[in-house]
Amino acid sequence: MFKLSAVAVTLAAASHVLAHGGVLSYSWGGQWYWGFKPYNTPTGQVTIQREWDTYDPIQDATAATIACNNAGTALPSGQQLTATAAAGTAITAYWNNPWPHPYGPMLTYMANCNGSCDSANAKDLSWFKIDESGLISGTVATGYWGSGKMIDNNNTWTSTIPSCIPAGNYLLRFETIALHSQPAQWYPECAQLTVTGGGSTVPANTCKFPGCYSNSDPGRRRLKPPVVSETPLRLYPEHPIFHPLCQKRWRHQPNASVSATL
Ligand SMILES: [Cu+2]
Repeated sequence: MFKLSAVAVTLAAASHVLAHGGVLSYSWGGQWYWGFKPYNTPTGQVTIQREWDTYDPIQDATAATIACNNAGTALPSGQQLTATAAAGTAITAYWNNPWPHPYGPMLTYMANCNGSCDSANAKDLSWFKIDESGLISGTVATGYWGSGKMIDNNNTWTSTIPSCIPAGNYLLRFETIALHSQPAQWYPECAQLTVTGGGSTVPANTCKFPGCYSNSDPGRRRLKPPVVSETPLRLYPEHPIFHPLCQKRWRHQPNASVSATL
């Protein structure tokens, strides 16, 4: 009896690990960039990604690690890389396959490090949103979400660096938020980029991590019963998307503000 229980607990723990994850690699312009491997020692890992140490989600919108996951710090000198990408480049993030959570949004942010990103604390930076995809169709609890689209797209998400932002060093933060459980599950990951080209438009309407999100935001709460209705579900319309082509300075995608009921 005891033994069976121990086996069951072990299996449950293993599947728990497998049910989470994050961004494991990136690609653009025909180049491949491996991310940090969270279940290996940081020693010797050389990557453009900031360190993150577990597949487990963050379950507090105001966590100190909400910017770039835990620890979210730059790797030691010689290990932390910064990749170069021209403004206007479409960058693809690869999540673990298969991503297990089809109900929730995809969000992508950037922040100027104002100097080397190696010495930048992600908490201190001003973040602007460059991409989002929320509820595309159907209902909140069972509909087609950005994260479902990510799964359908071979567990990848592609966001474009705005073509008009100033050249410089930036953190690029891909994120999905799984809304099937209470509290919600945040999965943010950051990579270091040197953006070349660009223009002179400094994105306004920035926010801090922590600070961008609140635990009382609509849509961050539990979506499954016993909740019977959800006030308008918003993907932070107070943080509009900085248009990737800079044709308009600000844009809301059609799904940026969704009225939905269960
Ligand atoms: Cu999970």
